[in-house]
Amino acid sequence: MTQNSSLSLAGLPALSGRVLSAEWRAPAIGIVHLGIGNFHRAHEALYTEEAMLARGGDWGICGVTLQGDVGKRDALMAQDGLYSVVERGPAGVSVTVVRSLVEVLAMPFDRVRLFELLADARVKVVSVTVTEKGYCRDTKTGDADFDHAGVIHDLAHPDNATTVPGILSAALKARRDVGTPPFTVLSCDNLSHNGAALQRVVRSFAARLDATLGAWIAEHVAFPSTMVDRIVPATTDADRESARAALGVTDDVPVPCEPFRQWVIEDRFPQGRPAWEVAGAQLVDDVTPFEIAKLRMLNATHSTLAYLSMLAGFEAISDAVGHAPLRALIHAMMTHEIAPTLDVPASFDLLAYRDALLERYANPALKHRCAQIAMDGSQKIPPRILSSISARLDAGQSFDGLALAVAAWLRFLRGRADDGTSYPISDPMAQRLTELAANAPSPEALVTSILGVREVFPEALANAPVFVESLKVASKALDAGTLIAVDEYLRIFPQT
Ligand code: CS2
Repeated sequence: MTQNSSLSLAGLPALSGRVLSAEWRAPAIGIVHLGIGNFHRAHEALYTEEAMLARGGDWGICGVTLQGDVGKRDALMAQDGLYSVVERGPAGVSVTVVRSLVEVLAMPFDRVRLFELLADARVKVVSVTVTEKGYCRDTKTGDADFDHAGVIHDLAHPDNATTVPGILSAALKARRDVGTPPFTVLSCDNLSHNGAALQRVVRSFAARLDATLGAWIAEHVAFPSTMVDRIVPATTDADRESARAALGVTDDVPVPCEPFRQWVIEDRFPQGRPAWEVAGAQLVDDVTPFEIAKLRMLNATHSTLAYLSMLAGFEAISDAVGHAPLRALIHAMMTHEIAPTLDVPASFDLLAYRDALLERYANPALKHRCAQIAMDGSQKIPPRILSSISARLDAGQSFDGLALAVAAWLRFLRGRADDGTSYPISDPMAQRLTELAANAPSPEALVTSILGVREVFPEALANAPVFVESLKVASKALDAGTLIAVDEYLRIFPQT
């Protein structure tokens, strides 16, 4: 094998030390996964490989990019779907080649093949990681967003669907029409009640196409909820280099991640599922407490660190928590503001969870860029941060740290760090939000104008005087400099 050869099935026998087990029987496709990003490849694909190694089953995965990313499809297919997971922890790097991904498609180019698979009775699970914006959801009603350009397109051209609700409705209709049992739809995104949220979007979309289809989906299709967790940054050249050093061959598309992983799944799969529990997944009746705890503790503090860091100039999450006051701020927020809003089983130790998160963030080997987490704030702020604020407000409790986090997002929308450096804003609502930020004559004026954005701020919150005031105070505090404001806000919390 030369240094220039690439990962391939033919070269696998030489890599027996880099696969989970030398035993491997190529599986047929049983899962179609929409949104073949890094997260899926370091999470569900690995759990599925371990499940197949332990219990067999035809649960090979067909991964689909919905963004027309033929480069990604071709890079993975050139390696026969193989890629390596580069786990980076304080104890070092470990590289494992994953085999469960057997085919990769790029929409809209591979539409025929995708619908052929979606119609195949052997495909029993369609899982989804398309990020919040991929749901095309009207946050006010929970239904599909009928003003969304993609949704409008898909309703007019259901046979050429491009969106998640459009594709799933067309595929489920095709199965219903010929009497093939429906696949289970498994949402793996960071959304509260992700299964129910996706069901509502798909059902409402389908009902506009055909009322009987909406009713059939409601009655016959399972949409279990899940809580997924693993920190998976974007791939860099350093990851390609680690993979090459470990494998002796080139991997163009490795995935970096932390050692930690968790998957809590609502066990509702009428057509069956891989034995994910043998890989450590927790199969439960109700995912809600885990899902909400993760969104409000992990994702909320991630976003808080990301916006404050974009302003203050820290590049990665590990750099941010290396700054003692920022670490103290999110520690205090979790302890005093967020954990008290959570209703979890007695066995769930929230303070131990908090400490474990801080340790994961500090992982010096994982350069998780704040700019990546800062994307799509309009989609992330409501479930991560506003949900806790609403709970605190309803209980008559303070939420200063959380308000500072929202104010940091507003300031971030101006596109300039404290030192004047500019950065791009990536958000499906970027144009509207950055215009509001640019046109506001003062931080307080931005609070007033942005609270009118109903897609982000629900009416009850936008009209709550305590919330409005706390956002104005926090915005003004940030005007003095991000780290000065952080120090000032730290004084509000009891010393722990
Ligand atoms: C992050 C998440 O990018 C982000 O917004 O907060 O992707 C986070 O890393 C994962 O949810 C961890 O499981």
